[in-house]
Amino acid sequence: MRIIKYITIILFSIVLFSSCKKEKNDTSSNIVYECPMLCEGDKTYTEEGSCPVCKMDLKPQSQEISKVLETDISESSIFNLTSEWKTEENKHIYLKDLKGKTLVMVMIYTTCKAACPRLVADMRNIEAKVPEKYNDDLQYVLISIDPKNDTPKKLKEFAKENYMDDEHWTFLQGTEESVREFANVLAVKYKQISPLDFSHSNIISVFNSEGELVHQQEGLGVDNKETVASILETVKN
Ligand SMILES: [Cu+2]
Repeated sequence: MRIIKYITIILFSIVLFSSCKKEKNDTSSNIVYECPMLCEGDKTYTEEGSCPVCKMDLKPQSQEISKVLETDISESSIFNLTSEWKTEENKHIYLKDLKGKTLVMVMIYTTCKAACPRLVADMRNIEAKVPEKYNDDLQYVLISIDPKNDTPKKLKEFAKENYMDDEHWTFLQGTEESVREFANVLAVKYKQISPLDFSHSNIISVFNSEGELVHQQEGLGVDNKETVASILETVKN
C-alpha cells in the first residue's frame, strides 16, 4: 500500500513538474506586438492592445504572419483599415477597393475659406504636372474632415465647381471615427473650432498601389516637384 502511495506521489510530482515546465516554455516564446501601420516605427509591445497613435489593434510581430500577409496586404498598408466610405457618387467603398492605383490623398472640407481652397489648388497643380496617360493608374482622393456636412451630394457639387469630377478624382465621406482614424494614419491633425470651421494640417500624401505611404508634402503652395517625382516613380513601377 505504502509503495503505491509513493509511486502516486512521484507520478503526480512529475506531471506537475512537466506542466510547469511547459507553461514556462510558452511564456518564453516572447511574442511581441506592434502597430500594423508602424506608427511608432520599430516600437514593440509585450502585451496586446491598441496603437496610441492610430488606435488600430496591435498585431503580433512574427515572421510567419508577415510572410502570409506579404502575398495579400502588407502590414503598413492603409488597405488594412476596414472602415466603409461613401464617394461623391454615393457609392459605398472600402479603402482596399483603391488597391492597384497610385493614390494622392488630402484631407479637406468643402466650406473651408482659408487653407482648403489652396490645398485643392495644390492637388490640381500636381495633377496637371502628371502626364494624362497615367490617369488610369492614379486616383486623387479628397477625404472630408467634416463628414456631418460634406454629404456625397455636397462633395459632388464641390467636385464639379472645381473641375474635379473626372474618373481619377474621388471624394470620400466617412464617419467621425473613420475620419479620425485615417487622419491619424496620415499624421493629419484637425480640430473643429466653430460649427463651420476646422483648423487642420495641410498634408498631401502619396501611396503606392499596395497602399503603402511613399511621400508626403506639408504646407500650402509648396514646391511640388518632389511630390510629382514620387508619383511618377510610383506609377511607373
Ligand atoms: Cu481648410
